[in-house]
Amino acid sequence: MTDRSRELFLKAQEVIPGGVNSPVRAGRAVGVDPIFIQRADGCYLWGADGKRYIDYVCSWGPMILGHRPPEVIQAINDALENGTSYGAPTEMELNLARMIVETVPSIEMVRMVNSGTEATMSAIRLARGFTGRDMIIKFDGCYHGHADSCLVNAGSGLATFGIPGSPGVPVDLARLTISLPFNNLEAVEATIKKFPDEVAAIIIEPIAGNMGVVLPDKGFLEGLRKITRENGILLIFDEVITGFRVSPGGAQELYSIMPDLTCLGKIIGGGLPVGAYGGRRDVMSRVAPDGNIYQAGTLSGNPLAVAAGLATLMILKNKEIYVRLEEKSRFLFSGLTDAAKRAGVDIVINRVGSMGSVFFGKNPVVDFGSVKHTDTSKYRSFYREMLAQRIYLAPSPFEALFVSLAHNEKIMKKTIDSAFNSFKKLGNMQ
Ligand code: KE4
Repeated sequence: MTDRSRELFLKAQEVIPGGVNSPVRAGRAVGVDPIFIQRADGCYLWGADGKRYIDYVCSWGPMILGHRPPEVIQAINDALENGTSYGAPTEMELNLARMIVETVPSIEMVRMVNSGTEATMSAIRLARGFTGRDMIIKFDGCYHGHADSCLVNAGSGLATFGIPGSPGVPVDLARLTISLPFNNLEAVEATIKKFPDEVAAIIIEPIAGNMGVVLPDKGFLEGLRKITRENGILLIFDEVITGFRVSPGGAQELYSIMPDLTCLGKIIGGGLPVGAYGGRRDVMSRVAPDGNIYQAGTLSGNPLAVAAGLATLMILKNKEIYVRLEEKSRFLFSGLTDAAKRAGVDIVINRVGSMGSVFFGKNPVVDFGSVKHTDTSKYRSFYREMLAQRIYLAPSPFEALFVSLAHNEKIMKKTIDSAFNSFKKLGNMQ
């Protein structure tokens, strides 16, 4: 925390709840007040006092190319010459829709919205309207934005009704969402058996990024696809993080699974506010005005956001980029593993492509329960030590770290050295 940020944070707390426009930014999970950011470029952020940090938050995922990639900035400036918003269809949004349809295997039609929350909220309403059913199954530790049906915690025991995850979520609505342990197919089977013909959809982050990174067990996603198909349940992949991150076609391409609906966000907006939901033509054609399931948005398909997204996805068409991202990420995360070993600190790293997490502990991290058994207080100390060395990590142990195209070997070596110093200090605290 620097003086200028402290000054701004005090003022911000008078007029913005918690002084931030999204809770995790407040740093309460790590006990560190936020640094106010002045600008970003490449893999760097500059704080309000001018200090430079190596950024592994990457705006929580969108900045896969790094900050201010020239082609994206140019595309936004070009679009700006023609105005900022029309509230009418444009050729550019048609091109973005075509790009998404061509790249994400299961998407035949897509609707642009303005955030990941809007995407999942709309996909859930669509699934309920299409199936005529009301119940939703989600998984503990997965986050799908803040729509009421998604802010639901697991009830007591398996296959029981959900309980509101926040005041303001009506109990009667929360009861329609059941949250189950990730990677637990038996729990899904038991729930579907308990509520036959009542479940509209199962929504899942195919690679979880909101409890830290947790990978699907072999056969888990395939099992979900099979059981949903057999029971007339729609399978919704929330690929807001994984879409265009772990592969151009997202986790569904990586794992060769075809969900019925997919939610996107983050990368497809190139850093501007964008979300999208899409999937099977017979399902999507039920969305207004074609169908009678309503969803709308003043700024949906906004020309500047679409320009940024299109320019980003045009660059990501080059699959060589994913090879380079994999090489970078393998270098960084294997370096972190080695640094922890040399420092005598036990860590577990979960990673898919350029999204990964460092957990403190010895045991495999395979669901939210095992995440909660990791040493989160060690993560808090690690976060503070790394920030002191100008490495900007996610201010929560329940998030992902992202590598961008802008992170080069020299910068990652510095990161690994800083991590070694931090692990050494943690080791001495043990
Ligand atoms: P937004 O409404 O924040 O654009 O997207 C919600 C969302 C939906 N699905 C997944 C898998 C997500 O990860 C998110 C949002 N991610 C969080 C951090 N992991 C955004 C950061 C924040 O809340 O400030």
